[in-house]
Amino acid sequence: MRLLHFSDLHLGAEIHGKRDPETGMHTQLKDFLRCLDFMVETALERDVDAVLFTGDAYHFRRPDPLPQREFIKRIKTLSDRNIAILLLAGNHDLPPSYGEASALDIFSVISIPGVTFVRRPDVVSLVTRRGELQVICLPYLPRRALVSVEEERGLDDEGIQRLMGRRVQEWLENLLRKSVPNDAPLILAGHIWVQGAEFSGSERVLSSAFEPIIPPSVLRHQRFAYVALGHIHRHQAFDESKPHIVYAGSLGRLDFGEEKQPKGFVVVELERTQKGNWEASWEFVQAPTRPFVTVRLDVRDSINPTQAAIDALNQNRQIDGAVVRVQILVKEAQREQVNLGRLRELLDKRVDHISTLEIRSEGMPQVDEPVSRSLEEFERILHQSPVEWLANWVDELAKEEKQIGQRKRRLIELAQKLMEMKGW
Ligand SMILES: [Mn+2]
Repeated sequence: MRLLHFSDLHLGAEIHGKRDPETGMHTQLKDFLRCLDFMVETALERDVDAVLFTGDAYHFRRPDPLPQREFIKRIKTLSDRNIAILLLAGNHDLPPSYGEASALDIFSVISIPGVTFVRRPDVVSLVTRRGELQVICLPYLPRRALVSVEEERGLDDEGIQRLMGRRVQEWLENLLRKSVPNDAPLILAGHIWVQGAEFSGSERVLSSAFEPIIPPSVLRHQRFAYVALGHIHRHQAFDESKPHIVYAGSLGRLDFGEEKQPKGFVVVELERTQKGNWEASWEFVQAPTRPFVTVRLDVRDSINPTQAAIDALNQNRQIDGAVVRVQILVKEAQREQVNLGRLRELLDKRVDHISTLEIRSEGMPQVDEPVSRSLEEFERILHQSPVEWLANWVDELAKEEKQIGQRKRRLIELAQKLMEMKGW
């Protein structure tokens, strides 16, 4: 049996690029759809039996009709070709506020043959051309879904984290009991934070105050042939022992934090051993997402800084079709001599999008790694929610005044309630 596992699509993210005023199509959406098309083509070419999507279809909880139409269209293509599809809810797929509909609920209303949408922990059975596939599903589980306000009373953050972890383990054990062992392969699909996983920097939230962090050993049950994960955007695997635990990573590149990371999806081969159990081997397939390239040019020693920058850019083949940020380092006296208009013109012909084009001069912070980290930090903060800003701010204040730190949890709860009331 062959599976394709992809994750964290984030359609509707408009971080780098521009919107076509006529179609409403943003260049980042276009990029992600190209990757999605490539995924569908690969699924067909490799004749996969099931496609597993491990969460975060849309970037926003109230997505525009355009990304919704485009997503559903491609799911329909897979369905028309007789491929079973599992859609798991991620944190971005939760309803905007408690009790409301989520964007993916549409799949429970208009039933597309072969599509199963899972929003709560459950065991599902996918019917594929090569027989049944059992999947234990752990969609995103926020703190409030695991631990009640009453249960938290008297616990510190560590205690709450432990309780959340225990609850996830209980869910898993219950679901394992519920899934009757038969000849079909059993896998786990989750939108969950595994301890030790490395971030890519484009994930929203990811604070241990909001969700459980699960040691890989908890997920590594001998009955699972494969563990398909989403949530963390960096592709990575915990494959030192079986079953292999794999984060597909985000399908497309969202941000500069992912400049050097490969992006794509996983093709999984499930085979039956002589002993009768199922084993998986997997392969990462790269998607044709736009490259992100940071260019730092030091033209302090040149008499004509604009020409020096043009020459350097002309020699740089990496920027073609890429999202770029360009930093030009000059002497203070050269500042006025750099013709940014000419550089922009040159870049416009070659790159997909200019994210930043800036001049830095001596005396300002050196253009080196710490600066790029702070840029990423800035980008990360831009994509956080107001509740996370509040949490960070309280952390800052708490450095000076301990009492504020003690009231953090209460403050966050009130802020979350307020956000829900306002329908954010
Ligand atoms: Mn995500």
